[in-house]
Amino acid sequence: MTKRILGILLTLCLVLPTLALAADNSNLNAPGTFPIAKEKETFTVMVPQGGTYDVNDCFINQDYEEKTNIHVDFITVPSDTWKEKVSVTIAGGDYPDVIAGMDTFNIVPTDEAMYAAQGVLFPLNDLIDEYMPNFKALMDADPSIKKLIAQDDGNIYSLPLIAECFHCNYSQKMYINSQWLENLSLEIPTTLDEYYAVLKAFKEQDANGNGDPNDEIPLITSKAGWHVALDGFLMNAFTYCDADTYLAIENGDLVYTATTEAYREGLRFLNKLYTEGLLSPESFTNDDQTNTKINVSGGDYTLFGSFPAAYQMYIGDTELWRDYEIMAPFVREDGTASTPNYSLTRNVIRGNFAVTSSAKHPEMILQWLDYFYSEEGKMYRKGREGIEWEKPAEGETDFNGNPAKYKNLQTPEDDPFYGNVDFSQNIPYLDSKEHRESAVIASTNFREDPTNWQEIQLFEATKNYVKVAPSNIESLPNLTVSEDKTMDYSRIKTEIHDYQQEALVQFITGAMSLDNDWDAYVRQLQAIGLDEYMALSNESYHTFLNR
Ligand SMILES: [Ca+2]
Ligand SMILES: [Ca+2]
Repeated sequence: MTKRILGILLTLCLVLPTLALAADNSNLNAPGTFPIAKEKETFTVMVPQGGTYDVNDCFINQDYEEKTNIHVDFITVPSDTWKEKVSVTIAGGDYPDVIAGMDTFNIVPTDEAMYAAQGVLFPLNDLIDEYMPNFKALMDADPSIKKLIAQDDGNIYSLPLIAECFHCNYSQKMYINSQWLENLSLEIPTTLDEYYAVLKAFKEQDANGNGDPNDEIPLITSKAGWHVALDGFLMNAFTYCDADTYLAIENGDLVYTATTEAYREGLRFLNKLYTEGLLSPESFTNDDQTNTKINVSGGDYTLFGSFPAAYQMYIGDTELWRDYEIMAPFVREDGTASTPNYSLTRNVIRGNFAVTSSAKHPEMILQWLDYFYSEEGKMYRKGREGIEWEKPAEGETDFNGNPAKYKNLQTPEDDPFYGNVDFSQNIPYLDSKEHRESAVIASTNFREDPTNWQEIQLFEATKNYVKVAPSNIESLPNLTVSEDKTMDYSRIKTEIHDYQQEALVQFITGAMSLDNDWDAYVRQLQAIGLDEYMALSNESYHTFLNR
């Protein structure tokens, strides 16, 4: 290649990105001011259709058009054909200005990278700096956001939904029947030994007080559900355990936790509960609906003493929720305790809003979106004062006992915007912890607020979990590998998970012996590819840290 051609290529490389960024903002007012456009502007957004309402007619779309002087044409696609439609539309070359939706790229960074390589998407970093003051402030305040949405080269090609669900981030919880504890004059257990003694008392005595000492089921779970694993909360009495992944971070590296001696000791305990009739064998066969039918079958007398879950289950639409409390993570003999933190996998939904190269005014679109990354913008998205929300009355307090900022209301069924107030989560926003916690509740005692009891109980209990969980930046992100390794990685991951879960049940029920079959269990995991799985996981994790 001659020097001259090289020179032209170099010039092109330098000039092209500059051209792409030479934004024409002459029709825009300064970021952060309304209206956004001086003369009326329009852009198009392809979104999945959820429910029966047309997003074009929603209240926020009409109101925000007046506020911004920007009209948005939503092109809706049936949800069940969404992913296919995105591929086909992009391949056809005639794509809309924006592709938006909770699963725009099915949250797969490799798809996003592919579209970027094809020129469908382009780096938004500089435009974010200039036109998105709210979103930029969020990224500055929390560096993990950029790590979670950027490609490995640091380029940002799409914008996320940011929704902090405090209790969801620490959701490997365990419930105990506090009515039974009261009936038997027992305290809420704080250690595994105390818990074991409570389960024994539940079994041996008439804990529910219906005259039958034998109808109590001390501990039960369901075969599937959100954090219903028996080796989740309880295993943390022995060793750190995230029963979703069995991964832990130790000295900056990921380690696999389901083959350690401490994990084996935890399984011995679960096997003991099973052998002694404290853990129901139906835990491995019942789904949550079956369990609910059983637990409410005694009328006022519950039948379940304890169950692991992310939120209170097995009570149907009865008042039995009053009978259960959430235990704090158990303190081990050495004084330590642990629980996973899921913040990095839950707070930021990446790939939610992608501006394509069809957009003539990407800077305007980003400015349009930026308002929703502010607390004021989130209040705006709630809808109309007096219909969807109202100012709190004097003395009304929030989850933290502070003066509340708003009270949620229900849109009346005869309202023209009933069921169609907001864009839905297909258009991103910020739902911060502070915002959620500033809503009116009747009491911080969950039993005194029959409307918000579940949220209040979870919020209060989660405080005990945060204390012993890793910090956000020390917690586990979603692990993704490069496109050529994706198939292998997900296959090994699935095979390891399936075998481990099968062995877990067998160790608990005694079908496999923790003395005689343990070594074969570890060998089988290695035969499936545990070492390769961990190597790829660590590679992905280190890439995340360095992003
Ligand atoms: Ca009993
Ligand atoms: Ca009884």
